[in-house]
Amino acid sequence: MALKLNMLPPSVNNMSVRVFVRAAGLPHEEENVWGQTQADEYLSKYPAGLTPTIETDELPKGILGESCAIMMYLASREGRDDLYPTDLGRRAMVDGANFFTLSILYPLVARATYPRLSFAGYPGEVATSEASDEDKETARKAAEQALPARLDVYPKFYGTDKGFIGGGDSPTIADIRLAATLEFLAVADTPLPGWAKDYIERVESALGEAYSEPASDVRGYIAQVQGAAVA
Ligand SMILES: N[C@@H](CCC(=O)N[C@@H](CS)C(=O)NCC(=O)O)C(=O)O
Repeated sequence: MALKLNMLPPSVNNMSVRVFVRAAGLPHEEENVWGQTQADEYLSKYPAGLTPTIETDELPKGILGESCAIMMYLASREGRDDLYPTDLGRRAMVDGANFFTLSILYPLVARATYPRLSFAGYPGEVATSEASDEDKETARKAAEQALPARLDVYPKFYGTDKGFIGGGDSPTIADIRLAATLEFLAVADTPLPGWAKDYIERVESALGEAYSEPASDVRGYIAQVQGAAVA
């Protein structure tokens, strides 16, 4: 079976892997699974009901989820040291950044932006509760206000004000994951810090169409919801 990528175009979790497969030059077939992730057929393959997933016979269960795990698997399989360094020190920085992005930054980005993107939030959060619209906005703002301190970790510790995560001269999977995540901050009230704007441009210019093409789906969706909000 050729590599199949199940994805949702407006999602930055999905954008990460869509950028990666293009940057790595991997032949693949993309399927837009909008409306299918909670259906029995998808859940029987991947009970998490989430995207992105890749399908290939080489995997123990024929399918793998989680954007970073997918990029780690494919980059390792392809021997792409440039995208996922084998040097342990460099790899440690890439892994550290990715785990920080997924577990610390992304939940805040989601709470700050999902209400404006019309994305479903997570159970137990104020945005998905019976709280008033005012309380929901207070919670959204609290998440947004916590972002600058978390974002500051990247230039201070991962060197994103000057170069790429992992210290090489080209983007790694951690840069792909972070730059994609930052795309959603276009709907936040707080402007992106200067380093982050330059950083997205640096990653995009290094990866070219591999970045721009999947990014255009996310940016197009953002433009659409922003247009609807002012209309
Ligand atoms: N940590 C996961 C997050 C995956 C995730 O939350 N995917 C969402 C899209 S952003 C999804 O597929 N939700 C199911 C749906 O919307 O039907 C990753 O990085 O891949």
